[in-house]
Amino acid sequence: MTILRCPISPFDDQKPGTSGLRRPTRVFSAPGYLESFLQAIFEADPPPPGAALVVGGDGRYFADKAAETTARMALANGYARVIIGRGGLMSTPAVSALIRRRGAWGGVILSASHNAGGVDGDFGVKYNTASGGPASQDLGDAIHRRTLALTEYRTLSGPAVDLDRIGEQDLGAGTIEIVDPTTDYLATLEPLFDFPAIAALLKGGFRFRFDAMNAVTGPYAHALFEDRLGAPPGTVMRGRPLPDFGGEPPDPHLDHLAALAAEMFGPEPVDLAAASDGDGDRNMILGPGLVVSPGDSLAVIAANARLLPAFEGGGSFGVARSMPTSRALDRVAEALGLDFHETPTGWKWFSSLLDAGTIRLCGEESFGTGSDHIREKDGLWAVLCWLNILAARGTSVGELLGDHWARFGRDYYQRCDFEGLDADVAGRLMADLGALSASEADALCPDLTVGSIDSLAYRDPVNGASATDQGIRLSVGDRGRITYRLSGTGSAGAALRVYLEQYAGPGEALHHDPRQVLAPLLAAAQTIAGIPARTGLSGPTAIS
Ligand code: G16
Repeated sequence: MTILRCPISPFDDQKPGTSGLRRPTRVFSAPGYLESFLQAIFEADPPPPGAALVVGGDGRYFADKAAETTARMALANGYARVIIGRGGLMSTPAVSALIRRRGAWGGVILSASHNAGGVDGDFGVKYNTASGGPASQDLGDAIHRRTLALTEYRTLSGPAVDLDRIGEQDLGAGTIEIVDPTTDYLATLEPLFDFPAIAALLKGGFRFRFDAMNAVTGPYAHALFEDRLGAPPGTVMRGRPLPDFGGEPPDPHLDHLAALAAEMFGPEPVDLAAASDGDGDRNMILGPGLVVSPGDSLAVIAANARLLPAFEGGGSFGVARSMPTSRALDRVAEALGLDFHETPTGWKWFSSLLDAGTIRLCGEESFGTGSDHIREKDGLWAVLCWLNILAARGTSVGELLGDHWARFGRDYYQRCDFEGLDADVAGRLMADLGALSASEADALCPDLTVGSIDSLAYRDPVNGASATDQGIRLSVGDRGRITYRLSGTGSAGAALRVYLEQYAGPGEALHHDPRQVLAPLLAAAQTIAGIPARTGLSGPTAIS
């Protein structure tokens, strides 16, 4: 085994987005591109002697080759051990759990999350640090600076790594350990929940489906729901990870869940259905004839957390949501006296609050929910929360949601995406919005009153890290809110996200169609930002 020093020219497009770097697969697999980003990670966060690195991935096209590249480069850059999920597969929450359980220095996750996979799809790399959480903004900036200056990367020569053989392989400079990716993760989850109660529910006629979208959660869901909790075979749909996810983006959105949606909105829906994304950190919860909005899911979990063994007893706990996420959590926090925090978008902002014990539960509008058991959002954890709460309360999804709204009120919510935009056009749109006063915005939409407009700036109360320009929010009409923000997870161009919210209190109309309730806000949002004229789009390209 020899350490090789391979010359490269610096790349000028490796600035991480909301969570790591995402680019078209053809870009990422071009000579030196992946290697440049990895070398920058290893130089920006150098491992101490004896350190271990966890490598996971969602099984997308190029992930197996990238896992071997990552392992060789890690050993050549000072790591003593690289722990890889069998076949290169390990979900993002499982990587976070394993970093923490094994005291690893960091983790590399080879995934572009919910983005389409395949040779014509996207690839991505996320880096998590010793806490198990995503790299901080500062570390991301340091990695970016390194990519601009690199002239070589380091790797290790030697025979091929067998990603399918559980056990250790000695590569001279260090050890590669292939592990079953489900073992430690399931051991992390089990003490948090009442498994006997969930098993009794699943064996007692309650009907449940989980759509793994041919992505990484398939093996986990088979092991958890069918093997461990006794749900009947067939509970897990699309449970085999495929390099192209079967040709659809592994994005838990109704557009990509045709079979599940047909079942849940058909004449014989099951009692609960759920789906997760490519790397297993997002979740979608469905009941008969309904999708639970991510903000409601977070609020329902917070309101019922005491029913979960992880939260029963003990003192009060803190909660957090990202800025564009619906304010349903705020209502629960206020009513139950929970400490509440609002952060910028991106799980990295929750991590320091979780580390400090400031919060124990948090979530985002982008179908992410999680707790202090790890430092990532966790799709299967969220599904177990719902199963546990339903088992403990002996109620249905619809009743649980209806009772929740009757007590706390309802935050009607929708995210409208305007995708495929030119990055300069999108940047100018946001800059112009940022310069708008409330009275100017108000004058643009005569049908609704704009009360205030501001741009979220944030200072982390624990470590002082700061962020500006995290989105522009307007208070509109009677208890309505519009928020604009550019996506940070695309691989090219820009996507404008417009988040719409309208609150109805207990005793008011709680069971309307969100599309109707929010239609005036959508019209106002498009007018205020001049979206049709600037982008040529007469309406959103996706709504969730
Ligand atoms: C990532 C982050 C999330 C964040 C989301 C936002 O999710 O981990 O914390 O909410 O991006 O995406 P966007 O910037 O496109 O709105 P993931 O699941 O894609 O890694």
